[in-house]
Amino acid sequence: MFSKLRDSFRKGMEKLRKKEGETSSPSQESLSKRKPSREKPEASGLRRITTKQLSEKDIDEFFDSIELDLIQADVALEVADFLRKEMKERLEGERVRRGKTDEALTESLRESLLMAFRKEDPIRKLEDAIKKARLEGRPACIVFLGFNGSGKTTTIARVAHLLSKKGHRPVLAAGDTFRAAAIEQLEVHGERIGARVIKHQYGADSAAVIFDAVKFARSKGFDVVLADTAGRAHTDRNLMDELRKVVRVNNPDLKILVVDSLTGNDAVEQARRFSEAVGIDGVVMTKTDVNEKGGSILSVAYATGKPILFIGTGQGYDDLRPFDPEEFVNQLLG
Ligand SMILES: Nc1nc2c(ncn2[C@@H]2O[C@H](COP(=O)(O)OP(=O)(O)OP(=O)(O)O)[C@@H](O)[C@H]2O)c(=O)[nH]1
Ligand SMILES: [Mg+2]
Repeated sequence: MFSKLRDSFRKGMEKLRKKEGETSSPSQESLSKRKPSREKPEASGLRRITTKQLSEKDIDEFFDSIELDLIQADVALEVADFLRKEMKERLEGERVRRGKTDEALTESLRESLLMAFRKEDPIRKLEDAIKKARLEGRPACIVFLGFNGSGKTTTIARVAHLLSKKGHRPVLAAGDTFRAAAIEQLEVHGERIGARVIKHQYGADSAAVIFDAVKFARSKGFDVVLADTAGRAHTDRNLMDELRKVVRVNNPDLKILVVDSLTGNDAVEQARRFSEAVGIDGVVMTKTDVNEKGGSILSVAYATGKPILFIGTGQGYDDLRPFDPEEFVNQLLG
């Protein structure tokens, strides 16, 4: 994972380094002629010789050289644009040591990338929701939603497995009454991980299934309901209305968006539209084990402003890892 994106940054920096080499010993005359692109306090004396002022052009050149690779690595175009703009605002006119432009830009990019992520302990977030519900004498309700095939059902099984290991008692709600075999799929997971599944017939009202699961959990002393929902395109008005009803009727404690990390440029639109429709509290990015790219994680964080809680790292029940923004950024920048 990330190797491609990391290479792209390296390439960009290499180009910059070469360019800087050409102008590494400018005459005093050319230095004084250079017009600062923004009003910043003038450096004087030795500092003026040993440092240079970053121009808008420096930052544009850096981004021009990496943009295509960023996009090919699944970073959405508008996210790349955002990073460029954000870095310009922060860096233009700043003085950097000569020959150290690449380090300065990389370091700044690291800061920009980290700023796109809201750090949150995912297990704590789940357990806080359960604790809060318990204090109110009811089970917590956590709804998983997202595009077709993004990994919702698998993620529910993993989260149930995780919570069981932590001593919680999850119930699974078969809220996908739409896709053929969706109920049986959840039942198979339930059997394997030892969790109860509450279901209705296919075609039944998804909101009602989840409502019943909460009622069941409350009466039997289970402390959390993990609700599956049908996969849907954000452009499908009927299914998006159904999702709004699920949320209106059940008022979930957490709404978790599940996104396939292989989703390309569409990840931003997908995340944004689900977020607008029902509001989300966090994101799980799946299939990072079969994804060399990783850029969509950045796009989704940017589009939603919500924490990336977990990443799916394989096919097993334990293949769910808390997302670590620092690790992600470090891997990205090498
Ligand atoms: N390699 C890998 N495969 C995954 C991961 N997460 C899910 N999958 C696979 O992706 C496929 C779809 O997963 P589901 O959990 O059925 O996805 P879904 O969102 O519930 O799908 P629908 O209900 O059809 O919308 C399955 O074959 C999963 O095994 C992951 O982290 N890594
Ligand atoms: Mg499913």
